[in-house]
Amino acid sequence: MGEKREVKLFGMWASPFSLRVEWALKLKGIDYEYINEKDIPYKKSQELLHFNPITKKIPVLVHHGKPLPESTVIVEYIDEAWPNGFRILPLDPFERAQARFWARFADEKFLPIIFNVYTKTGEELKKAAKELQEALKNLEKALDGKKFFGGETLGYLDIIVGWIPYWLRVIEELTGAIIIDDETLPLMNAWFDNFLAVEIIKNTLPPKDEFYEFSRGRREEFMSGQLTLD
Ligand SMILES: N[C@@H](CCC(=O)N[C@@H](CS)C(=O)NCC(=O)O)C(=O)O
Repeated sequence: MGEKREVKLFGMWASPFSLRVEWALKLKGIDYEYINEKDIPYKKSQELLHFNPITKKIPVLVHHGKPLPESTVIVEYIDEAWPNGFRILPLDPFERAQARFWARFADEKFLPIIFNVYTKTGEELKKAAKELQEALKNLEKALDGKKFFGGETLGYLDIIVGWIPYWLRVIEELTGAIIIDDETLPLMNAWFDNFLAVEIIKNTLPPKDEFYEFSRGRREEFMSGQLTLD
C-alpha cells in the first residue's frame, strides 16, 4: 500500500500486545516501520516516551505522526482507518458488540490467570491451572462450531486472544502444567492448531528457542520479585 514511514509501530518482539497490532497490519496489507523496544520494561526509547507519555507502554501506533496506544484500541482503529480489503470486526452491529464483549472478557480474565499459571508452583499452580481451564471452557462457547472466532477466516477476537496458543504451550513446557488437550478442551485445542497454522500468524511469531529462553528468564524475574505486573 506504499505507506511506509506513514505508519510506525513501537512494539517488542515477545509482547502479545504488540503482536496483535502486527497481525492486524499484516492482515490489512499495510506497510509499517517497526521499532523494537527490546529492553522494555527496563529501558524505553525517548521516542516511545515522547509518543506515549501517559502509559509509557508498547504498543504504540504512529499514523501520519499521530500516536495511539493500547492494543485493542489500535486494532479497531486500523480496521476503521483502512476500511478496504480484509475486515477485522464484523459488519453486523450485534456481532461487533459480541466480539468486543468476548475480547474484554478475555483480557480481564485470561491475563491474570495465565500470569498465575506462569509464576506459581505446587498447589497454587494446580489451582490456577484449573481456573484457566474453566475460563477457556467459557471462551470455547464463542467458537460455536466455527474454525475461527471470526468464522471461516480470522476476526477481531482471534487477533485479541491469538497470543494464548503460542504463549500457553510454552508456559505448559516451563511449568509442567497441562491445560489444553483434546479431552478437556477439544474445540479450543483445534482452534490453537488452526490459528497457529495461518501463514501470517506463523511468520510473525517469535522464534521458539529464543522465546522459550526469554520466557524462562522473565518467569524467574517475576518469581523473585525483581519484576512485577502492574
Ligand atoms: N493494555 C495494554 C498493555 C500493554 C503492555 O502491558 N505492554 C507492556 C509490554 S508487554 C509494556 O509496555 N510494559 C512497560 C511498562 O510496564 O513499563 C495493551 O493492550 O496495549
